[in-house]
Amino acid sequence: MITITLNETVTASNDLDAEALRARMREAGTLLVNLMSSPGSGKTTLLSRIIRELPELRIGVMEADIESDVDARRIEALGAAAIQVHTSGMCHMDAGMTAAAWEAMEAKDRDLIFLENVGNLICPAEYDTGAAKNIMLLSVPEGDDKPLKYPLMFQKSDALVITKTDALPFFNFDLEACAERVHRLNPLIRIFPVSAKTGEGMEALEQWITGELQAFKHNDIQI
Ligand SMILES: Nc1nc2c(ncn2[C@@H]2O[C@H](COP(=O)(O)OP(=O)(O)OP(=O)(O)O)[C@@H](O)[C@H]2O)c(=O)[nH]1
Ligand SMILES: [Mg+2]
Repeated sequence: MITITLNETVTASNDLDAEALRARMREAGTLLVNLMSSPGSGKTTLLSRIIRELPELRIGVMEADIESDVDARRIEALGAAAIQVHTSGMCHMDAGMTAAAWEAMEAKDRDLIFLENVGNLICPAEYDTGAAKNIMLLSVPEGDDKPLKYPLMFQKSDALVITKTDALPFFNFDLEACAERVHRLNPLIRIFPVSAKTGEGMEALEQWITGELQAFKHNDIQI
């Protein structure tokens, strides 16, 4: 398993780096999807389920963490290509780091690469990674008020996955109120309530992902 340590990229513009990486990924025919959320909201568990349930897709995962390689090992154990990125203490990935991680990946023939960003509800939303799509996770135990407190990530995401819905009976999480708050910030965002534990809601999310991949391959995705 490859582990690389990266530092913040020092260039004139992260936005220009992001555009350059998007162009390269387009040329490679690989859809890059950035996953953002707080620590522990279920990113690796969700990815594991997607990898198991979509075996026809060639999936790769970039695992960005401050320390350890436990997530990349979990992904590799499922047979998907994975690389572990250590961020030198930084709480987010930038476009230069994402490009370097992609360079270091052995498998370049992927249909889909997920970047599991560092678990953090604030910093990752401030940096365009060069991904074509951004998906945010919010887990039921975190509460339905998060769109009010941390609006930027909701505004930057194409889809929101509300995770751990099997825990709904134990928390005061109002799905409808949450969706209304999120749509006020971002009217176009797609919302998928799922439980990666029971599988509830996974099909709709996976259909959306494969639809986005088809659109990307046919060159008509808006990035
Ligand atoms: N009940 C329940 N627990 C879940 C679900 N998905 C994940 N978990 C649990 O939540 C915890 C964190 O899950 P991870 O997938 O490691 O979360 P993560 O977002 O990748 O965490 P970091 O990489 O540390 O940011 C684990 O104990 C999982 O078993 C779910 O759908 N339902
Ligand atoms: Mg993880």
